[in-house]
Amino acid sequence: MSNVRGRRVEFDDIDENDLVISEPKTAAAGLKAVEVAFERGLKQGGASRTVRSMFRVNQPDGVDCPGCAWPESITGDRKKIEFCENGAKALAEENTTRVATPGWWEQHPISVLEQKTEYWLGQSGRITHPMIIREGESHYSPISWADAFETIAEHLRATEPDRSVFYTSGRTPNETAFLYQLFARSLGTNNLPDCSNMCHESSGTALSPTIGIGKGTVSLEDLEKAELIFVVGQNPGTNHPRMLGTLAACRRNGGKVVAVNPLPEAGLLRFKDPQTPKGLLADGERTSDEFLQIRVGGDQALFQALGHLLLRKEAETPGTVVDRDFIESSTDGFAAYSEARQELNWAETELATGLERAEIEHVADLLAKSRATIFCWALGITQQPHSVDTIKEIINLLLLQGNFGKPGAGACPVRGHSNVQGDRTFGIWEKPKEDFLQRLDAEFGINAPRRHGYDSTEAMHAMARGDVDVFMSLGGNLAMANSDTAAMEAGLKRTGLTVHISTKPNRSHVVHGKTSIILPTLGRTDKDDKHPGGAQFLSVENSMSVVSRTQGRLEPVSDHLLAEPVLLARIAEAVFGPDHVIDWRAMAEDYDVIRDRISRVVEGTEDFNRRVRDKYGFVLPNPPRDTRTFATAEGRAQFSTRELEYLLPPEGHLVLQTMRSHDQYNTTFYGLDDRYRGISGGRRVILINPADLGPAGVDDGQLVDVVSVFNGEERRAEKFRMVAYPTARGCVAAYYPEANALVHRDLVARESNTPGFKAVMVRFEPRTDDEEPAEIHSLVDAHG
Ligand SMILES: Nc1nc2c(c(=O)[nH]1)N[C@H]1C(S)=C(S)[C@@H](COP(=O)(O)OP(=O)(O)OC[C@H]3O[C@@H](n4cnc5c(=O)[nH]c(N)nc54)[C@H](O)[C@@H]3O)O[C@H]1N2
Ligand SMILES: Nc1nc2c(c(=O)[nH]1)N[C@H]1C(S)=C(S)[C@@H](COP(=O)(O)OP(=O)(O)OC[C@H]3O[C@@H](n4cnc5c(=O)[nH]c(N)nc54)[C@H](O)[C@@H]3O)O[C@H]1N2
Ligand SMILES: [Mo]
Repeated sequence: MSNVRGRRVEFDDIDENDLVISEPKTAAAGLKAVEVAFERGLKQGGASRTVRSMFRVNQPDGVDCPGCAWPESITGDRKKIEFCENGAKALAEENTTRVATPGWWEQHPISVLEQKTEYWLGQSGRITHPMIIREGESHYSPISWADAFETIAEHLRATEPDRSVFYTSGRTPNETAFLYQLFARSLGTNNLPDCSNMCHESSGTALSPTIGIGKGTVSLEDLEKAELIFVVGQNPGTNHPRMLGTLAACRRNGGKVVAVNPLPEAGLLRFKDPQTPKGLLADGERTSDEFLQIRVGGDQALFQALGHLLLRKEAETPGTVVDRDFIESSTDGFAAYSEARQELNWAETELATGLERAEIEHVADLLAKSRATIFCWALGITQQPHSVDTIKEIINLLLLQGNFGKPGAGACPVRGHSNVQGDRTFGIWEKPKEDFLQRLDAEFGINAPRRHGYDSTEAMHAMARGDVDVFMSLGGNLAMANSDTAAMEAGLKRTGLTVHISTKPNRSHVVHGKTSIILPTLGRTDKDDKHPGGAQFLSVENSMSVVSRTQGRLEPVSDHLLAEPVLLARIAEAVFGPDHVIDWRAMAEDYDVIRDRISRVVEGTEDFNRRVRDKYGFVLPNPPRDTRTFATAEGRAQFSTRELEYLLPPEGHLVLQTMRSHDQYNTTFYGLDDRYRGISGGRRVILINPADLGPAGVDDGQLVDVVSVFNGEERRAEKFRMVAYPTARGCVAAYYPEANALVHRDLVARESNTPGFKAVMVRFEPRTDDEEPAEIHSLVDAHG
């Protein structure tokens, strides 16, 4: 095939029994990280593509790393290399020259693909042609772009707008996200679930009513200036590696770092900066001063205890701890809060947190002394029934000491996907605000619907009920990402048409709707130059509200790929016809036209086209940070007073949290090793404290089935290996997405509806067919 520049590889089936367990590491990054980064790049894409893309990552005229949403400096100079091991792996995955051609799809019918792991599917490479499978067919076959668009249009025209669902994964750039929501709303639905629903939704839900903005309030520079940083429920060594450099910088400036986590994650202990020669050789620097090994779900109890202790100290020495002026001028609800924190039940606090009173008191002393504190958090506290309340307790602590709108202080939810925050800013939301819809209507002459749409959990329910005729997915892999895998897959299969705008094969293509279409698209590192005015760029927003350009330069692996904005505009043209009020083509030809129109709809993007071309882009307005103002309903920041809640497993059960390994990007696997945790060659493991083995009726290394319980219903996942590991007592851990089958779809965070991925009650049933025990270097002796 002359217009495909890639190679097909036969990816060997992987033996998941190669599991080897060794000591967990105590430091992250270092020389090994650089080595792994280059090795993966060379394996996937060859030397020239690897080097060309790596050095352009996160540079002013370069490509935004498709890994995480951690920011780069916008004040000082950028380093020559602004990427990390895992960013390099994300690039290698996308830059690969392996291809899944029509021949590949022909060779692999659905009955074969169904048996394959996600790892195998992803390693097959980039999809090169639009593909379709119709009811009764055994495999996908090629379809022309025009026929694909016409088929999608027929299905959309034949159904009610609210029987269609438009899912977005957070890698989608701003302009693309804007076009996509415009399309859904022109059609007449707000069914715009996104990966944020499964991720930081609890953060937005807690922040909006309390501080008037659903995002973080700090800049990168604030983190370096902070006197105290809490890192709660986050594994930065793996998921935000460049954050380790920032934490180390804060400590060098005299700041302190407190990590709160059930697992002693390598990156939370020590860090070897791979970007300095010293960092490569030495033992590395410490990243945290204190480590609180909390029980899963115990954070709200910890934060209530810290609030209680701060108020006690203030009562002893008035005017030294609490920022009375700020509370008086800018907040509501302090009296009720301090009343509720007057007394503390220490026995219950110790039970909920698994911490000793003295540990909590020591950290409270640090907090009381700090004049500039930042709380960073991620999924360790967003995916539990009481997540919203837990995050509101963080806000209470920040408000008590006036930690908004001053240098080195604030709230820092650390976002995941590289543009998940931008997608929301630019309109992907099932619950849009009225003022946004009014501006959208005025700009485009449409009547956007006002009814709220489905979030990701509700979308799964709707699909399972048979209430969805068309499901479109802009990136992502909902079959694997969502909870309750069996229900999710059954729902997808019930849907009339599933449309996947994707770069690589994944499970959602395999458990498809009655008809299913795959639209292969350019990735972020690919050159997007088939436009009348030449090459185009897109933009993204990072975790700290900075909007900047991203532009790929690599030759795409196939001439049949379309850029996402082009492909969306052509679907819209097929649905609405050539005389629609919206000139879709003009926007697809020249992305400046999209940005012009955005600048009249999305607040804070005035003069978008000029400002996005500034060297480092521009920063979106952030009232708490910029002016110490809070755009809540009351016009003031709000203290919250909520009942204490924590996770108490039923008799004979433990609490399971699901998390990422060092070798994956969400549902995409780079490999089967979790280097820092000492686990290699396999992923079906349960990490358990050695002292919990006996009571749970299992041995180290034993093969078990895992059974979860929720509301009297059980779920089962087979063949996991028990691994003794220094996790908090009573709390076990497994990898996502293997464990998603155990998460009942009604187990969600209240208010945000985020699946309870870190709150699953489980027990273990030893298997009798265990023939090949894993190579276990007993951690029972090391840590017992
Ligand atoms: N390389 C790589 N980078 C990524 C991703 C990836 O898959 N790979 N994913 C991206 C995405 S979309 C996201 S959202 C982020 C996710 O970034 P993280 O939030 O770091 O992701 P998880 O692996 O889910 O890790 C959760 C952490 O919380 C801890 N934890 C679990 N339960 C609790 C609890 O009850 N209390 C506390 N205090 N801690 C708890 C776990 O031990 C673990 O350290 O990373 C982004 N970056
Ligand atoms: N148990 C459990 N489940 C979880 C979580 C957890 O912690 N535990 N975390 C949740 C979180 S935080 C998130 S964000 C979700 C993630 O949910 P998703 O965002 O849906 O999943 P991803 O694995 O990131 O999506 C990967 C797919 O995106 C496609 N892709 C990659 N790059 C591009 C591109 O440039 N363009 C297009 N169009 N497609 C592309 C590829 O086909 C790839 O297969 O999972 C959630 N699920
Ligand atoms: Mo995420």
